[in-house]
Amino acid sequence: MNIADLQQPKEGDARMNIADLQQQAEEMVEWLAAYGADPEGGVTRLLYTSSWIEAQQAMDRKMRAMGLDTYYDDAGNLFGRIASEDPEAGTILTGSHVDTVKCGGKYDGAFGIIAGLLALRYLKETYGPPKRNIEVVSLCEEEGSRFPLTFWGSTNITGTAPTDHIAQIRDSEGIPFVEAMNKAGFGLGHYRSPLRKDILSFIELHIEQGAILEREQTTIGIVEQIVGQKRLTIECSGEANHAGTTPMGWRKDALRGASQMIVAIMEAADRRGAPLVATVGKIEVEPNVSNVIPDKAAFTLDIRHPQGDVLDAFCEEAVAICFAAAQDRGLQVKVNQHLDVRPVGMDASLLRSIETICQAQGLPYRLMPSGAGHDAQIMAAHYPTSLIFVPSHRGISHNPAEYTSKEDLAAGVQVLIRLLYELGYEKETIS
Ligand code: HGY
Ligand code: MN
Ligand code: MN
Repeated sequence: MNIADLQQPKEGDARMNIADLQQQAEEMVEWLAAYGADPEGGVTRLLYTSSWIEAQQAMDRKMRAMGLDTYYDDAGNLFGRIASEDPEAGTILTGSHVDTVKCGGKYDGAFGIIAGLLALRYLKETYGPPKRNIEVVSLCEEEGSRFPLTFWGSTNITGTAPTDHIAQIRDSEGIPFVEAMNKAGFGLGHYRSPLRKDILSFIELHIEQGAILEREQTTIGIVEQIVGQKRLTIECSGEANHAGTTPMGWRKDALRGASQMIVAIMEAADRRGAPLVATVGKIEVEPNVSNVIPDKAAFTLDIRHPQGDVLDAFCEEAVAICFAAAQDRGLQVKVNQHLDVRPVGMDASLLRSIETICQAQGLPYRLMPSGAGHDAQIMAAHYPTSLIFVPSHRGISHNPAEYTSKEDLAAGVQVLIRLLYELGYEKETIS
């Protein structure tokens, strides 16, 4: 594979066959999507499950076949590496998460790993050993789709993982987090400590998961800021009773109380208006049978906003709504907040480098915020970090219909190759 006018081709630059790159990117997306393919045509690859283990093992083989040295850390992050000849050199890290939501798409997270793999193979084949180590990481978990915990991969790397929280958490089948982790072979000290002190910068390539780029016929999104995000679980407890013999005024109906809370929270979000978003994505009812008044109703609440103070104020308002409704319905209520990620800006100097690369490569681009959470927002608090988007067709994501064209995939890889070249081979020092 050789590279074509990425930007001021250097002597020794071969010519990249763009059609090859497009085909390889598309084929690798399909290859990875087979791990966790579900009957609805989506992908379900949840942390430490068999499809997750098979995907990481396949990715390990693929990384080695593509010429990288590979290793795991003890959380289950998998790294592919091109080593510098300088033993003191730091590391430029790229990549994204290998886990998915339930019945998700083929590109969310996966594309960032695949792009990194294609970029590192090209760089090693064309330029040999870099000045600084360059690695691509298949991060073990970001979505929070199996356990009430998110960013498990990137928070382990930055040393901010909620390790005190994991002893209590279980998935919806009651499997404890630590048991699942140990069964998958991790958390046992068999691999290196996840904490990294050698990372110089983190670059994440990701699908936009929104419709702006496609609507504006723009190929590259350069993210300036990622919204802050809070995730809570609200548990209502009432009294199970007979659906036929219990008058309405005598009930302690947990589901009616939860419903009242949810409607009131959504109306409060409407009043607050954009760009605040609030989502109740999951609700569990017990005993969940048609002729018993529910005594338990637990729902999740995901709140996002680009300003930390507004995010905090709305969260307080939502919690107050829950306690008021519980009192009104004679219920007990427990509110657990298990995620609080602050809004964060991306690195200005990396942002400028990416702009210059897009201009040189003649790629239409725009600066933009990210309404989705990403590992980049965890990394950004510790290293110079950038997040680069490629378009999502019709803005659809977290859905089997998620799609990005091979042309747009390849354009993202080209930008990544050039940026990693500058960071890993060219610049004497980087911020
Ligand atoms: O939920 C999110 O924003 C991301 O897709 N995990
Ligand atoms: Mn996602
Ligand atoms: Mn993602």
